[in-house]
Amino acid sequence: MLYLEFEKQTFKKTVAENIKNLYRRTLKEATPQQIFQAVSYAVKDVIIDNWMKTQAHIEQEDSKIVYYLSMEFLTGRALGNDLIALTVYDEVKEAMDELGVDLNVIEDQEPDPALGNGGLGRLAACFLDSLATLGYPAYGCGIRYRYGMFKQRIQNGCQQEVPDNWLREGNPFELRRPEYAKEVKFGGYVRVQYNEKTKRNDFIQEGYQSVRAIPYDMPVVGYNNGMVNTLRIWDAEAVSDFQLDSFDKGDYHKAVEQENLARTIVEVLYPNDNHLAGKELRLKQQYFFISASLQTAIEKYKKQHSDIGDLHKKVVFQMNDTHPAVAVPELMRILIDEEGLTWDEAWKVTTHACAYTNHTIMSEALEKWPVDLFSRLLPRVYQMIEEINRRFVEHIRFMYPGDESKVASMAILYDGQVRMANLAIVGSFSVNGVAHIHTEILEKRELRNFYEMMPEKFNNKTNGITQRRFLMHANPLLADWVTKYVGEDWITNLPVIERLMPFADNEKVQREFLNIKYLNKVRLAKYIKEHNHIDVDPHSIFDVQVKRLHEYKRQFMNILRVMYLYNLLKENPDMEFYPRTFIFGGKASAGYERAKEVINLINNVGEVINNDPDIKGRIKVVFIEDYRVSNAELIFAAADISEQISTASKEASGTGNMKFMINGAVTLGTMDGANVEIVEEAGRENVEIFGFLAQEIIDYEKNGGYNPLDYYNRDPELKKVLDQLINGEYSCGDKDRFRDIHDSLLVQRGQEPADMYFILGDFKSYITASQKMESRYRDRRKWAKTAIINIAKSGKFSSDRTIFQYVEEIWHLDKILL
Ligand code: NTF
Repeated sequence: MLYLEFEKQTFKKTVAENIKNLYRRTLKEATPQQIFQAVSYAVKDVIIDNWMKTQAHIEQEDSKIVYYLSMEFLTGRALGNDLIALTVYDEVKEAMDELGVDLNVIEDQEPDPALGNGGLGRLAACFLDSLATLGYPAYGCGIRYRYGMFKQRIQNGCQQEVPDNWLREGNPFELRRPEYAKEVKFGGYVRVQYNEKTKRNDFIQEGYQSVRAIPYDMPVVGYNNGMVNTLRIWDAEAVSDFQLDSFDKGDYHKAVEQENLARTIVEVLYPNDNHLAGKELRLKQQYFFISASLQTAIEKYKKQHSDIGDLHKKVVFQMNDTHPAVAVPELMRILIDEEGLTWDEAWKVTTHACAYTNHTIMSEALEKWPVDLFSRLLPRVYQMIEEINRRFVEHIRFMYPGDESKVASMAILYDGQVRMANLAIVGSFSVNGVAHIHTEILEKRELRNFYEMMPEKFNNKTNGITQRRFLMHANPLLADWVTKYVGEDWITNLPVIERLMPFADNEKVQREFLNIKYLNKVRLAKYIKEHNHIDVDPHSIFDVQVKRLHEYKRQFMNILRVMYLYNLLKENPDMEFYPRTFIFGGKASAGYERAKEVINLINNVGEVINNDPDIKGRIKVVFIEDYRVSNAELIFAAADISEQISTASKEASGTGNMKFMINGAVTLGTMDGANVEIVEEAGRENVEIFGFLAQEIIDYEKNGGYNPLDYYNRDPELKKVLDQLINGEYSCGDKDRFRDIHDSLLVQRGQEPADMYFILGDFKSYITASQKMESRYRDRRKWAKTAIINIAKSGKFSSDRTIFQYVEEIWHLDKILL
């Protein structure tokens, strides 16, 4: 089946026409950015027919649709990915060559849309890719932030945040859809009025401010199947053309406030990963995109159906963490106030339509809103929550008479706060974690009471990644090599990559693998030379940790290890030491001081080590500025060692670990998150595992039995490294520069214990594991075998598998056949 008409000559003509019409220029005169725009519009032309066909088909078949509700979609660049999905990448590359244009240069012109922080946002993007490729009807619903994740600049070793104006040149892939605009209301009060006709009370919100939500649609192209789903992100505008209700007519002051609200609400993405800032504007963002998304979903449903009581048969709302949990009371509000359902009818629909994914057990990430703030901002929605809570607490007391501790832990409203996780659980028919160990911790500990009360809701969906972006696009050399040995099927059926297994021991195949890895290391070395002005040796071991900066992810432990190895090498200049390049990358939330100090430390350690002639370049330390999806693709392809060293129990899943694995890097990690399942798949002998187990950490935390000073006093090398943090060695003599992070390891601070993330306790075994990696690497053939086995066993970690499980076990969607 041919899913699209692509003709190279026509495409070339369209590009030239676009340049003429958009810029009044010829191809020769056009800038690379102008060519990027012209090419992208030409690609959109190619996509648009399939987009329309897909949507028509979904309506015709009256298919059930999943709405993936997420504050974040970290899509990364669209152009290259769409060309791959359309299977015209090579032809377009040829066409461009014939026009004397380098497609890579053009791809690099595209701003990397960064509408997300880290794993949670990137997961949402991988899910959309898999949904379209597997042929399931889906909408991603999110926010069109004017400014995405900030750009990171490193100045004097420190992180500087620069606004990310990703829309400056316009976004050729989006389509503005003003015909689907919706009004979203904030504040005011609720007036109750008896309705003679319905014999019920009406609840009318008055004195509110409102904004107009305008959707922008972006195509999500399935791989080689003609399917195009939609990512719908909402922009906000002032309501000028909505009617102010009579009460407000002529209220000039309010009109100005509404303008401000519209401007600020979608202004910027909150740059926190695994951390709640608790700002009122954030709650406004949440309600804004949820209300608009639910309104369109219901409107779409009503176009084809008359019984709103059956909504859940055609619609499912998946909540990506608790950020969209206001969907539960908002759906209740719409069903009761606007659609006239009774409470019980509305509750049935809501609890059959909503499902919730938990992505963290970090307590500082748990969303809670003060009741006064919440009820002031969303008075009618708050009333819904009150009633949901009242009925639920009644149910708790019925099930556990006399046990008020159950109420204390499970109530939605408690201690003057709205607890969003509790709201999400109560309002959903499914609650899932994102890796086996994480789901188990939820069931046995964090959400134990809920699990005991409603075990049928709980399930696991181990995360995955799309091999189309993270192997095919990121690593074309390795992708072609895989295809040579296993055929093309892996592109849409990753488990067949296991057909590589018989080749793992084959010397020729191993050599090819090592050579591809080498070429990718050369590619990254070139990037590092250009961006960091550091020479790194592609023959050295590329040992990589790239991810958001967070204490629980322990980049600090990693750089302490580098300091340790450097001391060792200084003291034993003639020791055997395989040259190593330690590569770091990741952003710290703008207000996260300790994380920023760690970035500073990494850069300063690099400055000292990289310029020390004594060690003859055998250690290099590189901090890659502005880690994001586009440079991540270069980094995964070039990695030898994948650092996955979070404190056991803290990383819900991790997905970077999977991106490294599929690119033939070997994991050095703790038994945490999806690492556990990587070990299961690859085999214990093909990864390097160290450190406390989750249960040990949990026991320490329960009993307060951990004393980091034990380790500090017992281990002179560790002591030396820690002392170097405050003797000015890495801070031009400034003994206070790193005092705070130093003290965080050794000194208790109020409620916060010393070394909360068990860095000292895990240090020794980390060093040992790290040395084992080095000796493994020396045996090149054995190393190649291990890496190839990792690739061969990566089949489970495709987001296609994850999505298939969501579809089968939660969403119950039917595949579209175009
Ligand atoms: C993150 N959670 C987790 O920290 C990662 O381990 C996981 O891989 C991703 O979610 C995706 O599931 C969050 O970002 C949040 F918001 F929950 F804190």
